[in-house]
This record gives sequence, structure tokens and C-alpha cells, in this order.
Amino acid sequence: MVHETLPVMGTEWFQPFTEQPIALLSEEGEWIGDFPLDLDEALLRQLYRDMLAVRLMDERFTVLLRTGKVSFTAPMAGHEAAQVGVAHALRRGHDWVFPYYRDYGLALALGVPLVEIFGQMIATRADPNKGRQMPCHPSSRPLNIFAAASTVASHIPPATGAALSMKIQGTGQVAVCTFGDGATSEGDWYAAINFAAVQRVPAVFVCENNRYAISVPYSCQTATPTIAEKAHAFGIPGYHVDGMDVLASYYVAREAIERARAGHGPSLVELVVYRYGPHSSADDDTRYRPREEVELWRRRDPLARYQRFLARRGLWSEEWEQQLREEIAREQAEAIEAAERAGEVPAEWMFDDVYAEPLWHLERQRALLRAELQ
Ligand SMILES: Cc1ncc(C[n+]2csc(CCOP(=O)(O)OP(=O)(O)O)c2C)c(N)n1
Repeated sequence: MVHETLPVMGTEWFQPFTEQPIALLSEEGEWIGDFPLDLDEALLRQLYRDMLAVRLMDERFTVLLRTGKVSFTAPMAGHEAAQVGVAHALRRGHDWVFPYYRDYGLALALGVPLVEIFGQMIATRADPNKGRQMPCHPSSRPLNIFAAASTVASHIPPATGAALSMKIQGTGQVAVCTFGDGATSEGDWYAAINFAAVQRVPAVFVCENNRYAISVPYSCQTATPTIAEKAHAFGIPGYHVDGMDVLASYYVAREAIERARAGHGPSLVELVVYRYGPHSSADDDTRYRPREEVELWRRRDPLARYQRFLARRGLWSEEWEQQLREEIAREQAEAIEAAERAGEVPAEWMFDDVYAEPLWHLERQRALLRAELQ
């Protein structure tokens, strides 16, 4: 099925609205794309390094949770290829990113310093947000990463607004907005994408479809077989992609982003993934999904598949794997130490930056809190 209004650019490799998810790597790690792979070895290896760093960071978060240093986690294992692929497809620090709470892998691959990531998770002075967000809410001013919000889909209208502003000002930027399958049932989602389509703004809407919204399975979320096909109703292309294939995630996101940048309007990209862990540290997923299902998806692991691809090209070895694991473990341990050393956040910082000018009632509350704590 080809979308009639899709502009012909001569460089488009992917068809929207496919029944089968677009994949570029077979399970055995063979390249199955029908166009030439144009990525250099450094980037091919970087994609693997980033995915491994995300996997190990996820494990670190769980350890920090168990030792009481972090109060909440939103596991992202299974989403690595999707998040790392998208991060490398955009222009870092130029384009804007509107992430959601499961996107620390995206933040890591975009280059948010590890000390800031762990500072935000533990809520210390290393956190540029001054410890005022829930854990798992990435953001970065220098990298144009909008502060993630827990309110499902609330960041999608701001992404459309930012993209409209980019269009009016002719900045050549693109707004990339990520969310889960559950977010697609929110009114904000429809309003934001519809408006983006009508205005032909430079935005790309990326659904990390992990088949569940907490305990609600995909079949109770929507009656359509894919999220991508909802793009039909907005009059924009919708791509159905294997989000556990890092090269498919990267290439489709890149095409959608560059179409948007060239003035051809927004797209919807559905990256089919699976979260191996519970929805969050407050969830018990054994109550709503069988272990066999989790095991089945684990066999499609994005890291293992990509490792096989690299190995076929002589770009992966046991020694390199070992070296990477040691390097990443050291970097993350040092970042945690530095984040902790930065020290606790004073409780009264909660009153900072709420308004441009201090307001009398907040100053009064600040004084009361200070007195109480003394
Ligand atoms: C507006 C709103 N409704 C409900 C919630 C509670 N809630 C938090 S996460 C979540 C599930 C979202 O699932 P999905 O969008 O698929 O993303 P996932 O967590 O699976 O990656 C819900 C219902 C919320 N935070 N905000």
C-alpha cells in the first residue's frame, strides 16, 4: 500500500504502511536491505557500544534501586536498538528531542553526560534539574532535549508547537517526539499529530511500541493491527519498523527526519519493541504476562542480532566485547561516584525557577520550610 500524497524525492528507500515490520537485519545478522549500506565502521561499532551501554545502565539502575539510592526506575532493556537508532539519525544539539520516561537510552546515545544521568536518577546536585524531577526523566538544555513528563502524551503538543516555530523561523531543525503505544490513545496524541500534519511541520513522531501500557496489552489499546496505519487518517506516511533492529530503526528514522527537514512534513514511525522488565519498579509484570512470552522476545535480542551482524563483517570479537564491558562499567561507576559526591539537593530548591520573579507566597513557604528543617 503506497501513500498517494507522499512526495517523490528520489531518495526514498522505505514504503510506508507495510504489514510486516521493516527489517534490515535477519535474525542471523545478515544485511537484508535492498540498498547499499552507507555507514562507516566507526558508526557501526558506535551503535553497538551505545546499545551495550544502555543495557548495562539499565542494570545499574536496578542495583541503585535495590540499594535504596534510587526511588524509581522505568526499565528500557529491549528498547536499545530503537532508542540508539533514533539518537544517531538526528542532528545532535541542532534538532529538538521530546522524549518520554523510558528514554534514558536515547539520552545516553545523544550524549547526555553520565554524571548528569545518574545525578538525575539519584537526585543530587549533579542533576541540572536540581533533583526536582522523578527519576527516569531525562532532559538537556545544551542538547535540545525537552524535559520528559510522566503525564502520558502531554509532551506531544509541545513537540508540534516547537516544530511549527521551526518552520515559521526557517531554522532547518526537526522536532523528534517519542512515546509508547499507550500514548496513542490520548486525545493529545491525535490533536498534536493532526495539527502537525495540517501545518506540514518538521516533526517526526516515534512510537516505541512495546505491546503493553503497564498491564494493558496492545489488543486492548487499539483495534488496528499497527500504530503506523493511523498515519493514514492524518494524511502523512506511517512506517511499521522492527525496533529491535538498530539499522532499520536508524535508517527509517533518518529518512523521516530528512523528509521533514526538506519541507515534506511530518511522519509517524512505529518501532516494534518489547520491554523485558516490568513497566516500572512499582509494577509486577508476572501478574499479566506469561514468562514464555518474555523468553520468546528475549530470543530476538537487539544486541545479540547486531553482534552477529558485526561479527560477520569482522567488526566484533570476544576481546572487544570484554574491553567494552570493562570500559563502560568503569565509566558508569565513576559517574555514579561523581554524582553522589556532588551532594544532596537542598529541599528549598523546590521553590527555585517556578516563576521568573520570586512570588510572596512561595517565599513565605520557603521561609517556613527552612524554619521547619532547622
Ligand atoms: C495521562 C496519564 N494517564 C495515566 C498515567 C499512568 N501511566 C503511567 S505510564 C502508563 C502507561 C503508558 O504506556 P505506554 O505509552 O505504552 O508506554 P510504556 O510505558 O509502555 O513505554 C500509564 C497509564 C499517566 N502517567 N498519565
